[in-house]
Amino acid sequence: MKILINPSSDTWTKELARPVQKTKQINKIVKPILRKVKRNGDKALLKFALEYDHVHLENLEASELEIKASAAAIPTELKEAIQVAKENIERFHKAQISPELVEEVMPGVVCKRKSMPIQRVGLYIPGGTAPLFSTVLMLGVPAAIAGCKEIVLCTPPDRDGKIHPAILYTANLVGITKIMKVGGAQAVAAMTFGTSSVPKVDKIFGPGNQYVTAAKQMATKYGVAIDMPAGPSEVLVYADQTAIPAFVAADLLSQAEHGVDSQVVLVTTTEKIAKQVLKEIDAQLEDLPRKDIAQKALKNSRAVVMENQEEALELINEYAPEHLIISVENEEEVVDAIYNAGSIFIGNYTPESAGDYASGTNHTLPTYGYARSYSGVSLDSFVKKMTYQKITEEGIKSLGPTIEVMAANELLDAHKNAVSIRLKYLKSKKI
Ligand code: HSO
Ligand code: ZN
Repeated sequence: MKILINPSSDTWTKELARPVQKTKQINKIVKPILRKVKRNGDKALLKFALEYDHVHLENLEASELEIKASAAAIPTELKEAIQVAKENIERFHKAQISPELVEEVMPGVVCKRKSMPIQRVGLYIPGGTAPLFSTVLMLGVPAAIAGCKEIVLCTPPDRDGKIHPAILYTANLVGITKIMKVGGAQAVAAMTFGTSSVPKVDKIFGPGNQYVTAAKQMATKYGVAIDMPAGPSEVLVYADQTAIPAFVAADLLSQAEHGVDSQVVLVTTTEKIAKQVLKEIDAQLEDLPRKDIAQKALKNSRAVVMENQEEALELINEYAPEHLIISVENEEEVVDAIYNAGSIFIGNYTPESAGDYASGTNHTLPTYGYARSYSGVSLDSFVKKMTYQKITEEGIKSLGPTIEVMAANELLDAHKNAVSIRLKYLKSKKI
């Protein structure tokens, strides 16, 4: 992990650049996948399972039997942990339910806004080196609270044609209606176009590799919404002399182990802390089973020593980290000064892992600087807000002339007429 001492602001973007994604090459591979799934449906999915997952599948959907077996296959200790996490996530996401809003803006003109669940949602859970059953909770729980009618989950099967039992167990626990053994870009394609066994959805959620991300981006061209442009996980820790170097190192490593293209950043105003953290990282790295991955991610990572807090905060806001851990004495002041971050973890006893798994906030968050303009996944991501209005005779009489004037000045006479015709009618009826 490289140390930067007091980099000037014009070098920040370059010095803290996220690892680049080879979008052009990826798109070239993903486009035909979408086309084949669109054309050949399940047949294409089975072929891709053979090609990419090296398995000959009889059925794309997980069976009742497999779901039942998953409960027996995972230890009680894990089931209990999943239950605690589920309850916290449920609690925090239920609290996000926004009540119906009704406002009589002027006498006889009532406007209303109400949340409506997105009817069909698709959740993608990656396979690969870590079975992310926690993501099943993060997406499945709010989808269920929102009241989405159909919740489809796609995840790649292993070489035996099986889904990881913890993913299967959690999916069933949160009420997912269809659990499909489909991975990669082809899963996104299937949920975009629909096949005979994978339902077409209105919005696709979830992390994935660059192929999945590219496919999600393409899905938007076919009228399917996506949660956000996702990228590799990242964390930025802002630490001062009150931080505990071993904790900071552990937090940085926790995200470095996600993938070789992850990026972790330490920002501090004391060089001594930076050196202590780096030393700790080296020590802790030795014992990590995913040492190789973390080590590669650390190559993309930086420890930045800034001259003062003001500059440090400016850099953090410009970087807009997915996760921000604040381990400083004046934490409240610092928290208040942050306007670009996906999710903030405050104090020495708030590791990012808490939010990744079990505290209740969502772990699907904007990476790659998108925290400047995107929110993380929440209950809102699974609903859309519909508006309503009801105007009475009295209401149209008082609001009508305003609409008429505006419509006339936009040279839209038919709009004006839709009001005038009613006002005339009321007049003729002496109402
Ligand atoms: N840090 C990841 C989520 C995750 N971590 C899942 C562990 N499991 C993205 O926020
Ligand atoms: Zn994580």
